[in-house]
Amino acid sequence: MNKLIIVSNRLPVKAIPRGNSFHLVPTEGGLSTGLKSSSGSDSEECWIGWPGISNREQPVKDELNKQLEQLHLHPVFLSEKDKKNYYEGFSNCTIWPLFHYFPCYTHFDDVEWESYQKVNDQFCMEVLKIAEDNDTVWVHDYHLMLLPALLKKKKPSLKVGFFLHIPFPSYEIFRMLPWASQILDGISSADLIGFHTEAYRKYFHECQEKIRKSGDNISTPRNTGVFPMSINFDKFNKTSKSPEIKAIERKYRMRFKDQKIILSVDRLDYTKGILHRLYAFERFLEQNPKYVGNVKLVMLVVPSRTNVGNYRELKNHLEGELGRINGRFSHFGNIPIHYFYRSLPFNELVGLYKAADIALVTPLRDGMNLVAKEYVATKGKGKGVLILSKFAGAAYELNAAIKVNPFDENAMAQAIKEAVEQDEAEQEKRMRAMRRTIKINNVDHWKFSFLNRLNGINSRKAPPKQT
Ligand code: ADQ
Repeated sequence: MNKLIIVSNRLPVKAIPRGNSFHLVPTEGGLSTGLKSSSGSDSEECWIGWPGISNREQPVKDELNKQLEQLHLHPVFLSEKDKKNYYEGFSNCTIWPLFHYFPCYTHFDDVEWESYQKVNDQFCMEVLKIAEDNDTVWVHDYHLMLLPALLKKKKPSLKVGFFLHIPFPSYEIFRMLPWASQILDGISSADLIGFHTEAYRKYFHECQEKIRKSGDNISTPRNTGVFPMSINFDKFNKTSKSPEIKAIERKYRMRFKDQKIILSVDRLDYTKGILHRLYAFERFLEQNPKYVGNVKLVMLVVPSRTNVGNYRELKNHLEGELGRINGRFSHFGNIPIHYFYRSLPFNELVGLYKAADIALVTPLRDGMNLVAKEYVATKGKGKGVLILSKFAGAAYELNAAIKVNPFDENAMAQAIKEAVEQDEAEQEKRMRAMRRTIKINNVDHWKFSFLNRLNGINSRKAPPKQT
């Protein structure tokens, strides 16, 4: 039987050294939480990626290999230098900010680009160690955009799919990348390229066309498609009805008795618009003094990319502003913003989603955003209000949300007021519509539609090159 080999920068678990062995903990982030909660496919499945630790001596690697093997996971070890240049550098300080429309945070560095190429080669070698003719390889995300071409060159019989979890930017942004053609060429060799939204797919084709017209020799993409990623609806929906979750919900309800809870959940990232959200909440309190003390913002922020300078700066800035706003609106024993800088266990997170009257999901730019979908799925048949940024991929599907422009502070404050005052019948009607969408378009649907389409493609033909 043919195998399905999933390849992503991170494995779905990270290895924390403990004595002579390792403690394996789940990796945070949308790709990992989403994909690992999907059901298996008909093929035998395994996953290749970085376990979060740098190169170690052979006996240590062997021990980790043994533990991971039982879970069908294959580690790729990065050197400290590549971790810095490929991961923190090119992936997170070049591609990530640029593709999210933050050219001011983007830097372009030859050494990091070299490391990116080298690590993509390294991943290619790891895949080839286990891939057999006609296996399917599903490559994920912006860290590995050269990998499809490398794999097709070395083993054309492989069926190679590529899915981009972040936005594909418009040409005016993409063309800033000095290695734009190489990146396009790397992705384009895949048999199928998937995006969250039609807009990203359109921008990809537009970049292809314009860069080719400028004289660069790049492969023609064979098949592209729109596959909005989703969540395991049943898992969230069922868990939210369990006695344990109901107890957690009650705990929060008691803690915030007679108060409205607005929930915000993200990785600490400048693309998520956390500061803009904070200022909008401040504006809301300023404009609606009657709600001071009655409406609480619970802000969960999960640590992310702590080695990257502007993430550390954002944390300091955020915490300073949080303190200022709390200082401005607090009364004894009653503060407006409750802030947690940590990852929460799954049940606690679901309990909080369940208790929250409003979810405030307002990224400045986001490929999809799974938090918005998780909130809706958790609500069951109950009420709740989702405020969602127009710049999240999820906004294309979740039409019944209150949609906002996160750059417009007044409109955001107004949206919070509207959410606080929305009547129950309206809440239920909107939640029902969004629930229906997510129930059908769940993570299994996403996975199977991508893989079915990929499996229907004859992979042997080499993609034509055009000038
Ligand atoms: P992310 O940028 O990581 O993913 P997102 O889709 O919102 O963003 O997923 C975050 C995940 O982390 C969610 O599953 C959420 O439950 C979890 N999480 C966040 N804060 C947490 C906390 N404090 N404790 C526990 N869990 C927490 C990238 C893209 C997204 C795209 C996904 C999937 O940037 O746009 O939706 O991939 O394609």
